[in-house]
Amino acid sequence: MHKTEQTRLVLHLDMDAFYAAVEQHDHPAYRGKPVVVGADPKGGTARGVVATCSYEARKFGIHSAMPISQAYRRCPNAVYVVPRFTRYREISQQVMKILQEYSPQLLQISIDEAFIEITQTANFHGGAQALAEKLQARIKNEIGLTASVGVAPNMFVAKVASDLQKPDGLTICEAGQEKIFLAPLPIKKLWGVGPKTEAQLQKIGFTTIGHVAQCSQKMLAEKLGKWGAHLWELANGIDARPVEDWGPRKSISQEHTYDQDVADLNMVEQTIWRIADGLSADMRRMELKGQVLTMKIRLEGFETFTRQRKLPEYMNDAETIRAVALELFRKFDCKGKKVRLIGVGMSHLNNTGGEQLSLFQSDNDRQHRDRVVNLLETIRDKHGEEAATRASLLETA
Ligand code: TTP
Ligand code: CA
Repeated sequence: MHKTEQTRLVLHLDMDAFYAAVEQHDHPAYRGKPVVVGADPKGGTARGVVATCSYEARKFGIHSAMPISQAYRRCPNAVYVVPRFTRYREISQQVMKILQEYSPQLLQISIDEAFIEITQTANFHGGAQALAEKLQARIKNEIGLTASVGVAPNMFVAKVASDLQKPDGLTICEAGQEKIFLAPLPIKKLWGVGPKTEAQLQKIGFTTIGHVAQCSQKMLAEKLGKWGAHLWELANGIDARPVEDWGPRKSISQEHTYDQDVADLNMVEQTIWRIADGLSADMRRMELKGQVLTMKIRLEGFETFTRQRKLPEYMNDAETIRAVALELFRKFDCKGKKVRLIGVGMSHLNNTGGEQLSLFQSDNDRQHRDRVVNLLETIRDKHGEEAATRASLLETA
């Protein structure tokens, strides 16, 4: 392994049997019993599915997304309750509040799951393990529920780790052990691999993450495209994504720095044409429109200026971007100085209805990002690599 400058520490926390655990907490009579949260089974005749169930109910083979009628057949004597989302959100907020005390860098990915970056904060708490134990103890004492925790040098491995010893588990993967840690696990544990990709990989004889890690990245990229190259990295325990809020993207821009400062303003105008086309293409691909256009210009000697123009409506077409950027450039007085960099950006963005971004753009409320990882996985698995590149979600400004 290459020596990294600083080994990161990422913690992933996932509440155990979350909705069912809240019900057992609020109703002591349900404790120790199979509890199924979901549609009312109506004596086994109802449609609808199981949201989740307690670990006692899981012994009967009941699980999330199973038809409630089937759950009822498996265990008619279970306690069946309909979800109380407001209550689950309330508890979720309490959990996130505790988590925040252990790091300012928090990324909540569903109602009961979040990452925190503890690279800088672990030492204040006597190291990663002590921090994780304290966190679990506080959730138990202050909220009355159990959580499973994983700690690893990156988000992907931390998420896999938190799942390994559920419920109430703590699993730590030390730096340098990522590959060994992941190798025996089934490929469906690779982030983003759903039944379709799993079947594709099984066809070429891959059943464990280790199989994926050992093949060549090039081969996987040829088979599955860019997505394959990314999977190979995950399988090898490589995941450089920072723990930061995947909030809505605030701006998008392109710029060009000249190898040598340019005096010819026509040449700068040509660059603006090219940038406008590229920016428009990016925005259309991401289904974004913007209402404020910014031109950025850096002159020789590194003086940098920006000029903005509000557009009459949300736009992303190349003609408008080009025309407005050129107008701002022509109005700008370079005072005879050469140009070192030119850029164009759009802000005040409005999502135009793209599948993945709309998950975040329309629902600013973090709680509505529930199940977003699973959704992304489903989208990706249904539509292939172009549909849901998690990477683009991380490109938020
Ligand atoms: P999960 O974390 O997937 O499951 P869980 O917390 O119930 O159990 P585990 O101990 O295995 O983590 O989901 C969190 C909550 O999200 C879950 O309590 C109910 C809800 N949910 C659904 O409503 N539908 C689903 O299909 C899934 C998977 C979860
Ligand atoms: Ca959970």
